[in-house]
Amino acid sequence: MSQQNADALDVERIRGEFPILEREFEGQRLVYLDNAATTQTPEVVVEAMSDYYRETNANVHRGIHQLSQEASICYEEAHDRVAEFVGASGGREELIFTKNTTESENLLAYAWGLRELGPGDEVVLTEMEHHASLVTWQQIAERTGATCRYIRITDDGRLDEEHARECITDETAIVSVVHVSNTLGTVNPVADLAALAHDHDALIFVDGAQAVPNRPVDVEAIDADFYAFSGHKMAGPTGIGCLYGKKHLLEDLDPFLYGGGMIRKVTFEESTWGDLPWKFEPGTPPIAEAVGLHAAVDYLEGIGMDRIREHEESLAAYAYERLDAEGDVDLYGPEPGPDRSGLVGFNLESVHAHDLASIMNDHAVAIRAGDHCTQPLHDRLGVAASARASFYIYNTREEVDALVEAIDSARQLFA
Ligand code: C6P
Repeated sequence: MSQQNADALDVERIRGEFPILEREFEGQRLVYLDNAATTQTPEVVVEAMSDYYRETNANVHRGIHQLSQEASICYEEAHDRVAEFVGASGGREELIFTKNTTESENLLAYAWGLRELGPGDEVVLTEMEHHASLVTWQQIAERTGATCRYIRITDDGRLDEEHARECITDETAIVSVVHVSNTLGTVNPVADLAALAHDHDALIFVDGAQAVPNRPVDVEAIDADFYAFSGHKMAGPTGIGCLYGKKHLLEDLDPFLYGGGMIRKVTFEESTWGDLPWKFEPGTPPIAEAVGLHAAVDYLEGIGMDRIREHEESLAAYAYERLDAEGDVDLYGPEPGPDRSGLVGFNLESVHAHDLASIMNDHAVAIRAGDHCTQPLHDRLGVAASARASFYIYNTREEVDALVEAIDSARQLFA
């Protein structure tokens, strides 16, 4: 066996851990290629959450009773484990649980942006940002008088590095950049951008929604000031996301939402805030979801993040190659290589992306079609919509073949 095969994932075994993959639609086995939207959930995660509900369920940080104490420990340990997973040495104090990446971005933009930004300040984004960043910073800029600037992309879907150096200046207050584009698959040089931002005394926020699920991420090696991601894209449950922040920066921030569980002392006149991360987590938090995310992180690390990345990249490269060979498929993003992740965005020239996805659905192939919450990027690409196949640990080359066959059927139908 070659070294590469020895290191390859045991996809058959992994598939067995995801019962949903057994589903059939009109006799056809599900081919799930919409993982950039939401990944499927392995049994160990489902079990961890059911066990929690069966045996431990209670509110956290409120009760003296045994169950509440146990639930609190589960919840706190989940923070530490997820922090460790992304290389945050400050543990729970640097890792806030939110609802999803979108809420993490809003937390930062409201808590930091509203206070710190003003006329003359610039927020530097890129043309490939997801609406979660782009719309949020636009709104905060509008309220504060700050300006948004966008680093251009090149025609092959990479960031224009020269333009990045022009955009990031002493006027820059924060750089907000997506680690891996959900539309192009581009892996951005976030550590270089962080260094550039810091050279100009600016902060950097990284949207890691499409990076943490499928590659090793070390927020300290990147030197990100803030970094966000979602549980449901990394074999975990919906309803939980994360915002990493350097401890001294989080300490300095005021809360974004107010209520119970996040205070130290409240009088009729004023309130003071609790410790990190609780001052950013008011109300009853996603406790069972935190338990699920903890299990998901254990599960992914058990497989190995390097191997996950290799598996996905090799499937995406195979899909790219097969789609390219079709002759009438427009592909977006860089050619397969180290700066391309495990998804492929494309359009079949003769068929609208929505029609294509609908025909795929008739073949039980689940892909995504639309603007993927990157409308300005689609404007830049000159298309209203695109189709996207995105891969995860349980996908196979045979499923890529099924994708291509379904595309052939669509072409025939519309001929
Ligand atoms: N992208 C997709 O591409 P939430 O929905 O909050 O968990 O994640 C938002 C988000 C932020 N940044 C990037 C780069 C993303 O890809 C996403 C979610 C999904 O299919 C839904 S648009």
